[in-house]
Amino acid sequence: MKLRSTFTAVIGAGQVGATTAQRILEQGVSDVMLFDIVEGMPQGKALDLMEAAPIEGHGQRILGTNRYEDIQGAEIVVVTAGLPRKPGMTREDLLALNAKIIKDVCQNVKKYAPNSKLIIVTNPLDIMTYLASRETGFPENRCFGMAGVLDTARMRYFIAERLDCVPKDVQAVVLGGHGDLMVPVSSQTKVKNRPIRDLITSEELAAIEQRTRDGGAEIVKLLKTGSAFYAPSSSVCEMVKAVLRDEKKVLPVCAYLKGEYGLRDIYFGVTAELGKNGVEKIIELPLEPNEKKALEMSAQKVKQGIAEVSSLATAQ
Ligand code: TXD
Repeated sequence: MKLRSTFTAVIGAGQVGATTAQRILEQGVSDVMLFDIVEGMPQGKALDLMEAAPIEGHGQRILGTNRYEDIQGAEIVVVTAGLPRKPGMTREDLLALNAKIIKDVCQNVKKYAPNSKLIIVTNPLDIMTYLASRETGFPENRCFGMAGVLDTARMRYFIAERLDCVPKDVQAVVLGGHGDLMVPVSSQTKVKNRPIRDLITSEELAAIEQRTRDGGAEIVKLLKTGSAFYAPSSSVCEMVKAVLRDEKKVLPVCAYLKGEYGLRDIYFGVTAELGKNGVEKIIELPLEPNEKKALEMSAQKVKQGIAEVSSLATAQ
């Protein structure tokens, strides 16, 4: 069996990678090439997923591989390769370990899928996306990261849980770095077009914002052996769909900034239009002064990480 011409390559067939592959197949988005360095594992998961196809009723195809040559022709490459957080570990602790993996992956993406759109998922997200853009030399619109869709979904769910409503009816947006300083934008948060501030107290809202910032750690603490993967894979699939179907959908994306919000030379969570060319337009939202300040603090932290990863690069 061969894949059809439009396919997504997923690098890293662990929890997030394999679940992303499953969602892409079962939602009929595209075929999938699933890569991992562990021999047999991506092939086994791909076969298992194909054996579910008669029951799920989709016509997509997936293959597993340990050879980078097989990602040739991929429209999108999703990178989930790397180590996840363990309890007590920050996303930054992962920096040096995952930087090495990202460099290796990027050299191969550059060689075998030079025209693809690259979606980075590996943590620390903003820093790994910056590194990936430097390693591949891809134009900024074709290299971006997933975090904001997930952080926003978490906030939407926490609000829905509090108000006992359908999560889909909650509109929210979380900007900034994918870390403890991420910025839930309450001024933009609404339920069926009603401002959230009219629906819950400011204390309740503050607690939900903090739970959003701690959303990843809450799951790590419960799972003990890894980090979240169901909501992260839904988030990646949403982005893959927006690109492959040229939806021009506005989503929170880790994108390269050239002066938006007064920030430059940084990969950072902002809202952007996703379509067939990747990040097609960055949409700058009107922010309240305290939200702007919070965004600047988050940017400083990401800049520190970028400086750290750049010094690692020159030390090697
Ligand atoms: O919002 C977000 N961006 C995130 C990020 C949400 C959830 C998870 N996030 C991060 O994704 C997490 O902190 C990790 O850095 C990655 C992957 O998380 P996952 O939970 O999928 O980790 P696993 O299950 O350990 O899978 C990682 C796989 C595993 O199968 C390894 O064999 C493989 O990566 N791996 C590699 N693949 C290719 N090439 C190399 N060098 C390599 N090294 C490990």
